Amino acid sequence: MRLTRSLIPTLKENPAEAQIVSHRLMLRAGMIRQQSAGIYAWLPLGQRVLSRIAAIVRDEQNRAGVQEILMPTIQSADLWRESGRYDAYGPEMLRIRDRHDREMLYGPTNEEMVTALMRDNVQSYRDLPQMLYHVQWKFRDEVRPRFGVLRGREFLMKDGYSFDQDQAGAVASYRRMMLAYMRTFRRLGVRAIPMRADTGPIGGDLSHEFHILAPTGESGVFYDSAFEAIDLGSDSYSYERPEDLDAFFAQMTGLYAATDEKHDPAAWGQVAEADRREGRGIEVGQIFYFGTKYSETMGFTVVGPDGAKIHPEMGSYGIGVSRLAGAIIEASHDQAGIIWPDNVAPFRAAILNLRQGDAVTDGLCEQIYARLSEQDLGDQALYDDRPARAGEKFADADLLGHPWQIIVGPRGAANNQVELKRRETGERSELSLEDALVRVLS
Ligand code: 5CA
Repeated sequence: MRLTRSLIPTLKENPAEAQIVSHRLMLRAGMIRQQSAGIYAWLPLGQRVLSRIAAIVRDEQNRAGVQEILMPTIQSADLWRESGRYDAYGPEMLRIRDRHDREMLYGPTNEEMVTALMRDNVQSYRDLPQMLYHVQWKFRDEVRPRFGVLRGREFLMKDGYSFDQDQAGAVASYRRMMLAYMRTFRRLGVRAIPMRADTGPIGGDLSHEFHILAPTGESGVFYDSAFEAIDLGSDSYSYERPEDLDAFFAQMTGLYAATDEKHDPAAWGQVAEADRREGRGIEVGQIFYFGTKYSETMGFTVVGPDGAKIHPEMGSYGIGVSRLAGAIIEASHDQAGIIWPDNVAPFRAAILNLRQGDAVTDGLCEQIYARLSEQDLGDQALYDDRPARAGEKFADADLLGHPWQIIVGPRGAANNQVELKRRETGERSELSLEDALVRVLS
C-alpha cells in the first residue's frame, strides 16, 4: 500500500480519552476510531491486524480438529429462556424488539444456540465427539467499557464448543483445546499463562483463563516463575496421542498459577519464595468445562452406547480476538510506538523514501515496493511516498511498528544500497537491495 493512498490518520498528540498505552497507540497509529462508548470502527491498519489474529486463531482451531461454523449475532429471547439465562444475564445483555414485537437479543455468547443446533441435528453417541467454533461479533453492555478494545461493548470473539458422550471425553476435549490455545498464543508472538479461574455466568466447575502479563492488566495474577522457562505449546505434543494431552495438561497445571479470584494462600505458601511471581494479567482467553448444564436444561439427549438416552457433556472455549490486538500492544511497545510481532504485523516492512521526487531514490523504492507486492506475497509493504521530512517518516514508521524499515536515501540508492532497521532491536545495517529483501522475507 502507498501511504499517500491510504487511510492511516496518525495523531501526533496523545488523545486525552486514552488511559493506557495500547489505547493511545491504536488511536495514534490510526487503527481504530470510537463510534459510541466501547464500540469501534477498525480502519485499514487495525483491520489488517484483526484479520491476521483471526487467521492464526482459525488455523490452530482447524489443526486441533475443531470445525468452523458461523452463527448469527442476533438471537431469540425464547432460546435463552430455555436455559434460564434470559433473566439471569441481567443488564449486560442488549435486548431488542423486532417489528412484530418479538423479543430478540444481540448475542453475548452462544452456548444456547449451539446446543439447539446439536439437539436438532445429532441423535446418537456415535456422532460424538463434535467440536465447533465461530469467529463472530458479540455485544455485552459493560458497565464500564474502557481501555479501548480491551474492554469494549462490541467485540470480536472466537467461541468454541465441545460435545462428548461422557466426562472422560469432555476432559480430553478441554485438554485438546488448552493445547490449541497455547499454540495460538505462541504464534501470535505473546506468552500467555493458563490460570485456574472462576466460571462466572457461563457456569461449571473447571475453568482456566489465559493471561498475558502486563502492568495494565485488570486481574491480579500469581504464578510460579518456572512457567517462564517452559516452551508453552510445545510441538512435541500430538493431538493424536491421548497420553500427550495428559502430559501437556499435567505440565500446565502442575505449577501454581491463579488469578486473584481463585488465589489459594495455602497452596501459594508451598511455592518456594524465590519462585513466586505476582503481577497483573490481561485475560485473552477462557475455557470452561460445565458438563450437562445446557444439555439438561435444553433437553438435548442422544442415544447412548447401551440404548438409554444420555445428556452430552459440554465445554466452551473463548478467545478475545479484538482484545488481543490491544493486549499484544500492551506486551510489545516502547516509547516510540508499537513493536508488532512478525506474525500479526499489518505490514512486514515500511519503505521510507528519504528524498521523494529524486529519480534515483524513487526508482529504487518503486522496485522494492513491486518486489514486496508480488502476488504470492500479498501486500507486504507500506511505501511511505509522502513528500515529508525524513524525521517525520522515521517517527511514523516507529509508531506504526512494522517489524522492518527499509530506508532509502539518495547516497545509498546510487549504489543500490539501502539501510535496513529491525524495529524490535533498533539494529540497523547497510545492505544491497537483494540482501535486504532476503532478510525481510525470511
Ligand atoms: N462462552 C464462553 C466461552 S466461548 C465465554 O463467553 N467466555 S468469556 O466470557 O470468558 O469470553 C471469552 C473471551 O472474550 C475473554 O477471555 C476475553 O478475552 C474476551 N472478552 C470478554 N469480554 C470482553 C469485552 N468486553 N471486550 C473485549 N473482549 C472481551
